[in-house]
Amino acid sequence: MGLQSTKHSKVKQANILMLGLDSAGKSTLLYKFRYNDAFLTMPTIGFNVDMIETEKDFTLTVWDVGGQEKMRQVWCRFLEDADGLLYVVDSSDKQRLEESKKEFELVLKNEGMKSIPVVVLANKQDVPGALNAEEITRRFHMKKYCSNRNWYVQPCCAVTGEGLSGALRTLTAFTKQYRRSKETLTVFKEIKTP
Ligand code: G3D
Repeated sequence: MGLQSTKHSKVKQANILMLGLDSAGKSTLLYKFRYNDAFLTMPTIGFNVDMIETEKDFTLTVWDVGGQEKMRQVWCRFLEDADGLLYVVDSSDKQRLEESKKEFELVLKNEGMKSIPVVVLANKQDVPGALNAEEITRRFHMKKYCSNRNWYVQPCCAVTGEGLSGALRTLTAFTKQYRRSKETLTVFKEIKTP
């Protein structure tokens, strides 16, 4: 193993943790990513997982861990192996925005989430009065809490699919970069400790 081999090794898969409060639209999104169609949803109990080929020879494995309060306590167990975070916000639910922001901050503070890239989906943009991406960026203090990582706030509608391909493209670029830097770091550590 050496820098040479890292340079040529190709990242083929990345683990994405999809989090957000219950009813934010995670199940709808996951289904839409896969089937490009809306469907009737049930509150997520336990977790859903799906693999999405976003580029030739590159797959995102998206883990939807569920957003109910009891599931939030186990979010951290899924953080260790994540290469990216997809955080879903119901932009139309102003009453729960503060709760969503608090959970988001808690996740980012986790040791396992250090420098992991983040894409926030400002979902339900079709609902009249929904907060736009700029407003979500401001209210979630993105610039402050994500200063040490790649981040992006993508407006979207899980029902129509608008904004989703952009989100996947951004996430793919971010996670590839993250994985490459992680691999390089591992190689340096190996070189330093023979
Ligand atoms: P969750 O998996 O995060 O808990 P769901 O959330 O995917 O179950 O979605 C919760 C509700 O929000 C569902 O409605 C779903 O259809 C709706 N929803 C999800 N995304 C959007 C969106 O972009 N726009 C609108 N208008 N609704 C959305 P029900 O009525 O089944 O509870």
